[in-house]
Amino acid sequence: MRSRLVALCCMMLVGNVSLAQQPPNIVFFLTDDQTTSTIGCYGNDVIKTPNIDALARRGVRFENAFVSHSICWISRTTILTGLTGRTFGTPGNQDLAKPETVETLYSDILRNRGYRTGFYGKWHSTMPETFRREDHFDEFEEIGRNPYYKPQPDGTLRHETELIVDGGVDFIKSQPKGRPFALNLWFNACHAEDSDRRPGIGHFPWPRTVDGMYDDITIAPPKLNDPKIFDALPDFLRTTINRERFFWRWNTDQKYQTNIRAYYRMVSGIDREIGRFIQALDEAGLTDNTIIVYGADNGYYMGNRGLTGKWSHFENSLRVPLIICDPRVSKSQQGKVTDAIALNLDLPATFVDWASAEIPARYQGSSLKPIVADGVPKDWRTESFHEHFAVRNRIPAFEGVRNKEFKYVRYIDHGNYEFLHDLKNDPDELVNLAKDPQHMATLQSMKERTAAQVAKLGGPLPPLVGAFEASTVPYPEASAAVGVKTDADGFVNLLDGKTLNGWSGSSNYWSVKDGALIGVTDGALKTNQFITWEGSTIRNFDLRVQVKVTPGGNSGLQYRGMSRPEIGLDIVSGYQCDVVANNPDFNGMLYEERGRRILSHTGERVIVNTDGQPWVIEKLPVKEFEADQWHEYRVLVEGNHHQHWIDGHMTADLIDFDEKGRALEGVLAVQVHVGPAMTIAYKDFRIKHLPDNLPLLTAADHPIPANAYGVKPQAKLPPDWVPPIFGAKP
Ligand SMILES: [Ca+2]
Repeated sequence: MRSRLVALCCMMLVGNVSLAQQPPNIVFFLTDDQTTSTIGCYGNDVIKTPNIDALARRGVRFENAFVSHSICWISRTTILTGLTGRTFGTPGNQDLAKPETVETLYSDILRNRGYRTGFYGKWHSTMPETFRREDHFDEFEEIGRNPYYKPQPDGTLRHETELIVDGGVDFIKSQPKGRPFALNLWFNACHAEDSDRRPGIGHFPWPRTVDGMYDDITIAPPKLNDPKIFDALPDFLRTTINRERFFWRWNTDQKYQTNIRAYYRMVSGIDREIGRFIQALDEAGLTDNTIIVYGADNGYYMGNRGLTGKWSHFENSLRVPLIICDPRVSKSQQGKVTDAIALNLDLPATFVDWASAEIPARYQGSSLKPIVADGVPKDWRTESFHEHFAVRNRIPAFEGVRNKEFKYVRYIDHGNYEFLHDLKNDPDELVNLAKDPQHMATLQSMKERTAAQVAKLGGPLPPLVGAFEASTVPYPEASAAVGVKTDADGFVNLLDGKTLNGWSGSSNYWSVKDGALIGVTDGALKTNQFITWEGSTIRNFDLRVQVKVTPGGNSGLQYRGMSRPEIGLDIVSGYQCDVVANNPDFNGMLYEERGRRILSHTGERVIVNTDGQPWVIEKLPVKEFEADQWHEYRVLVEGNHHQHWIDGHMTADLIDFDEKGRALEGVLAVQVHVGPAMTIAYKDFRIKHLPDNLPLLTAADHPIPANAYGVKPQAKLPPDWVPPIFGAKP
């Protein structure tokens, strides 16, 4: 008896000292659009995520974590309410949470338990009109993207990921002693900047602290890259925004590499900021009693299956990372990996459970606390329900159930098209067994369980209102033209004539006046300044634009370019059709800013040899075009053949056989140039995208004649310099 009493006293003492009886603090990092394939501890040995990996080493990593509905706002509302979309949604406006479902969020329950609550970052949930987010957190700050880089009072730019963690660190620093807290840091990264499709820095902007990471490596193509996988999909999945946006991001090697490196940098940027936060937590002496949760709002195809985005039913879309690091659990429970099926739906129940509050009866998920602290409860779920109904006229809606053996879904607006995947034998879901007679019993029982879940969670969705709209053909001729409406001649207007919308560049140099894009420099520029079209990369095209430049001015149409953030956020290097007043030898020439510089002066028909050397094969007449007048510039690029005209007069004609030096796609930009003060104006900026697969001209069909001579390079040349002759013996 006495020894038991002593032991009890000791336990209480130890308990007090270790704070084990104080409610734990909770920090919840939620990323955007991230599946498990881009985290080190989930098996990616290229990406650097040391801080996230360390959380997994000290905590629990969930191998089977999923979202109920794979789209940002539904997933987030599910976390806030503890309810599936089907349940929280307003009939007829299913994305909108019903008022009674958002009266008390998990943050309110925690606050009632004495917690100080904070939220920084992306919200995106669709709430009733009377809902005020600030009422549900002690500290609330929405921090969004578009742009990711936010101007600071000192004139610098700071990335949204960093700003969210700034908020978190301030929250920690102002945390009163002895009071528990629950802090939500919900990132916008790694969501693409959808409206800005400049590969890399435009589409997946990263915190500049991770500049240069992954630049020197080639990242492996998507695992499920075989076109046969895409071709096997039913038409309604081959023509959705899952396919349309594939052409924004992944459809060429160049785009893929540039974007995936940028995406990896976004992830490493998050990791770095998590490290900074954990250090602040350490410095505040809060580490030992703070649980850290790392999760994502939905998965991401990243080019797998010929798709991008999320939304549909495959594992790439539904599966998310989930790591929970609870420093209070016993050593034996740290660093473990669990195969328990976890859902975003479980998170609020878990938070509430950690705070020792009663889990609301309405919650549809279960607390993960026992799994983290001990083991998987015997009665833990063996099957999960998944659905999609958001943006139902453009994203195929589905519902179904998944267990460790099989996944069944049906696409309700597409004739109840069914999928049945054998996840054990076919984990990549390459075979659809829905019509396989041997699996009829499995299909039937999963169908019944789907119906039961549907009934339990709110009943069948009402019929689709209006028609379903396909977003693309599976194989568009010109990927830049996907989703684009053209005029009768096939041209698209690139300027709205009123704003700089759709263009990325500094308003210090660029503006819109009288329907024209205006670039101005006062003559003090240190580097050329660009404004880049954000709509897509361009490959083969016919570009027409009216141009007016003041005397002495120097600008250019930069095409098939690449962003050069290492030089400046808006710097681009590519081919250029020069716009130069007062120098007819340069006006309309082909200059290349990637390194080869002058490829063709005005009036030269040129072939660039395989070694990058340009040879003049014929002279063309050179004309002068008056400054301060509108002139139509035309750039026609087909494969490796480039032609420039001013007012219908050809100024450059070039074939590029230099495989290493040339670019076959890239962004479109215009520039204001270092040099004298000037004003440049562009209007009626129109492009016609030509098919991507136009054939390249071959050296065999276009031999360089022996009397061709070298293009005069842009360099200090000796006074007696004469051009080399192609056929001359060296
Ligand atoms: Ca998302």
